[in-house]
Amino acid sequence: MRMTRRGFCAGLALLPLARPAVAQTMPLLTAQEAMVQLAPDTYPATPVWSYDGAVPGPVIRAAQGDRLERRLVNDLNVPTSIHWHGIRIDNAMDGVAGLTQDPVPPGHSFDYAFDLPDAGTYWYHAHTNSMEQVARGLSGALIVEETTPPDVDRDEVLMIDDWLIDPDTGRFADGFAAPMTLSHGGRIGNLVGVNGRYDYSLSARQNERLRLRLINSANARIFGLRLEGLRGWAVALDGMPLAEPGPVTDTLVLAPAQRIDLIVDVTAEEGAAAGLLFAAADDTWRALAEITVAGRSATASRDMPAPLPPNPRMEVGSPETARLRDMPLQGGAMRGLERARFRGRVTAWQELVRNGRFWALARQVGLGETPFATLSRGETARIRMTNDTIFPHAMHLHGMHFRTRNEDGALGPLRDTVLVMPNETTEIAFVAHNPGKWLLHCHMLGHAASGMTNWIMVS
Ligand SMILES: [Cu+2]
Repeated sequence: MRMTRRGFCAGLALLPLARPAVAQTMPLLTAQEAMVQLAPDTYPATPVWSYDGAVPGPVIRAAQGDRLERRLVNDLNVPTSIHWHGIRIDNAMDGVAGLTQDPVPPGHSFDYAFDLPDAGTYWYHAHTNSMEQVARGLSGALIVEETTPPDVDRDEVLMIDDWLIDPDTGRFADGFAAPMTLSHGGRIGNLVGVNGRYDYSLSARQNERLRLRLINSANARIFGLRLEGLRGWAVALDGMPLAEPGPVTDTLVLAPAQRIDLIVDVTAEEGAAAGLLFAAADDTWRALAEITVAGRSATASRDMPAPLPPNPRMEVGSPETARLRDMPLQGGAMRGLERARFRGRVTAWQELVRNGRFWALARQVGLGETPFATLSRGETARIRMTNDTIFPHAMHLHGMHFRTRNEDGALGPLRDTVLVMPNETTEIAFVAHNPGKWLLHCHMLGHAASGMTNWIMVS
């Protein structure tokens, strides 16, 4: 790509000036260009933007209660920053360029250091021009391990992604900000894979019990997933343990940024098909991750797994007495909004379109000067999101997890990202325990970039 050797060296030369001598030991996470073979070998390799040269970036593992430290070194020729998705984090470390920090210029670095209060499956990704930077490869898994891990034979991270690649050149297709993409379902890839491989596979023995940590790091694709040759239970969503493991009997839906932890027993016999299937566009089920079954584990198949130990602060207070705030999801193709607030004034649809903006949250296009809501620390908040568009949206709250709340008051599992289907209403409730400025936005990253981003203030 455009990064030259000279640019690379110049970038490095700047770094010592930016580094305080006291923190020399902080581990590095370097955003850099690299060549990665994403497509099959008969196609050219793909120039990517990566963490440490790999797509996805390195799996970061830490223990619950640890403090995580990483120095982001920006060897790209664009500014960047890192969001630690799902961590109930110190606001200054949340990585949102333009809200919680300035983007890190090329050749500079930024020190991230924060506590990990919760165990679970999380991920990290660029949060500066994320619709392009994440699509080019800037994401990785962040695993926070329980003090007492569940009784499984293996723990596997499956980072599920799709890439839009020009098969002639191996390069990512341009048009990250194409109006057609932004105003419709977002950037959908032509190649689907796991852990950077279109043909990802792992081997296992019959009766082995695996923990599978599924992470959807795609820009916009909602994955429908099924198990084959496996008996499984969902034990956590978006990092947070379920009160009871839920048997997997049907299609699992994993929207962008969502995670699901499964515990699966390999039921397939040696040589039989096993693994994870995804629903392709032509309504067929295709292999996403294959499990090659070889041999048989001594253990016979086991009982239902025990629930994971709960994380602290999984309650959401008393939503029935909390103030309800309405957040309509608006805009997009075929359902354009007439007007919305943009850059401090009410702006007509035609002008929004001229500015590449197609979506609004609560009649606000992109970050406004005032937050959608100002919450007192400890207050229980209720937000009712009504999807007035014809597209699904994966709504993500930074800094805090929420529960969905049904009309009858029943609460759903604790999550950080919820899929709101067209013409549906989803109410969320959470305790505003974490002070700071927090984004609430669609995780179809093209939607977020073209208007579907708002924020809340907790003070
Ligand atoms: Cu959206």
